[in-house]
Amino acid sequence: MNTFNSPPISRRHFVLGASSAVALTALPFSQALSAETFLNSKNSEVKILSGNQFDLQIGYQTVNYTGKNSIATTVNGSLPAPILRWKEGERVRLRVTNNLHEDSSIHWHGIILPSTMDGSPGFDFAGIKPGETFEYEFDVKQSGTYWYHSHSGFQEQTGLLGAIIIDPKEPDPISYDRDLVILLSDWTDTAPAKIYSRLKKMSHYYNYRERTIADTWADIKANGIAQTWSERAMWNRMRMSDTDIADVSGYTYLMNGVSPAQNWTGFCKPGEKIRLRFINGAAMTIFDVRIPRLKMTVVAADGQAVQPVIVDEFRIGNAETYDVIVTLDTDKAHTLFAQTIDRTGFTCGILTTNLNLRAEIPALDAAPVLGHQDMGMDMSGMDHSNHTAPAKIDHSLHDMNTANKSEPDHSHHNMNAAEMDHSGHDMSAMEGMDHSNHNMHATPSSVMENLAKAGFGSNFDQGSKSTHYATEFGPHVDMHSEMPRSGLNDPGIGLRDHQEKYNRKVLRYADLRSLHPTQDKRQPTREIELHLNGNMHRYMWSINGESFMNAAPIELTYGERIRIILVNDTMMTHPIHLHGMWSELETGDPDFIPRKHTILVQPGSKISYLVTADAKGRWAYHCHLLYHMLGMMRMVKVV
Ligand SMILES: [Cu+2]
Repeated sequence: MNTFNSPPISRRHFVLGASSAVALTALPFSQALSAETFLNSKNSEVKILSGNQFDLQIGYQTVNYTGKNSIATTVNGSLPAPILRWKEGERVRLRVTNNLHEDSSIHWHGIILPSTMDGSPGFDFAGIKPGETFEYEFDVKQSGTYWYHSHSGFQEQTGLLGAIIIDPKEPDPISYDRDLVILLSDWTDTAPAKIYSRLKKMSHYYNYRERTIADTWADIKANGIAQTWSERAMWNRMRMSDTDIADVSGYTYLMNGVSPAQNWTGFCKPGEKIRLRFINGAAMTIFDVRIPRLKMTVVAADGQAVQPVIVDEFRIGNAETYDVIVTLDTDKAHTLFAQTIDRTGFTCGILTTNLNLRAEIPALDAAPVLGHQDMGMDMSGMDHSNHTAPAKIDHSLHDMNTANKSEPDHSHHNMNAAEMDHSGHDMSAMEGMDHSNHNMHATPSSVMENLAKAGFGSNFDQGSKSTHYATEFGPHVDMHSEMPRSGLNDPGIGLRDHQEKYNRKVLRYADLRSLHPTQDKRQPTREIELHLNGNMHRYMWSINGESFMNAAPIELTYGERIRIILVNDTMMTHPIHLHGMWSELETGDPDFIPRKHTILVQPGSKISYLVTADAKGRWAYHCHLLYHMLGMMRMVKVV
């Protein structure tokens, strides 16, 4: 246990340069803010801009998080960017000026808007050239907690991210006395392009937890030599490391733009209902959040109200948001603790009724180790004393013949030469997507009739064998999940034993039910199954074995309701984000399907959600781990 005893230091102390003197067009704080709220805002030092006209200046800013000056990309000189507070039902105008030497953009994450206003260069938006101003203008049709970030290059990694709060038009279904944004991010002094090239050269570069001889001896002691040997041999054969949980670590993790040493402080009064708006704005880090000795009531996911769930801990993937309600019943201080998925670091802050109180920072939990279930293997039928797993993963077995023999329904998976040819971007890739329902043996029409009911989806279709696309075989893909588990009930790697071990209730996707009834009650008329693929060693990422530049767009017909099934054929947890339309996660209640914009897909698992194609245009659909994005991306075209 370690406690930071240093007094809270203003963030401005660490953000150098002319930031405080930058001529901001910032709107004044709303008159509604009380002196205390102001105190709190001052403490966090993240400006709140509200109203419906905004002037945002993207520029460079010197920052110092590590003892060394470094250049960040910021909005109005602030890291994180100012909090934007909008009102549902209003039309907002945001003038964004790019003062960088390269193209920039701002994407309004999770906001339902016209595709030309989405801010994703390469889709229905051209980006903002250096020196130019782009004026975004759209109607705000939703409420809740969202965020914004650059969708150009690696600018999100260098600080271009901020929170959006949208106050509802109708009385808020979530009652609270005070709200605080908790924006998590990952900072590095290393230039992102350098990180990326290191990853490409040697994907284990950042794996500080590479297992050692000592670990192996510990394993032998615990599991006996036969099992240990076979586990090691299997991992070696896969040229992977079972501690490869996050591919970049060693960041300085920030909470509202301040490091753990600077200790972000949120002030509240005893008895108040505090709404904490957690946002994961990190480029590459998935966090596990808890507030020791304090229960959290989850009331919204990705901005949308959910039926309250009381938890002790939750995992927040990149780009996800969770709103939780907490109450400090007496004079107290609590640590807001966010540890990384691979337990190599954390960020933290303090929530307190008294600025003189300190709270203890907990130790990191044990580092998780990947197991067979994370490779989508069938655990139930497996004889653990005799590891046959390597045979299943052996790359040599993944030739077409094997695939054909083991998959009786592979016939309508058109495996001809044309489909293998990446240069001819015809519709063959699209045809390949239609083979999605594994249990169907017959014609496409019966596939339609036999689709799982809306709200349940393939998440309850346990133990079915996975069929793989022809394009998923080759040196660019090093693993295939043969028996993907449902990603709904599993709290995730490193959290599975927390109930037992620490008596902590961990949020699972299965716990999420929308507070409001499902709006589109139609059944899906077709399914699109997408496989998340990779070769960890070569740091190649793809969807259905095809990277963005080689893949045909996914075409949706305006107005149709479809199901997307994601199968994770890698050892990493991928947060998948669809722009422009909701991803309605099928958690088991057709009447209260929760709407999300980013879905975490756990290793070796599958998960399904419904999409109503109610927004015309060309939309980005991708993994939100920044360095996976170019490979793991598709264009979704709604026509
Ligand atoms: Cu990814």
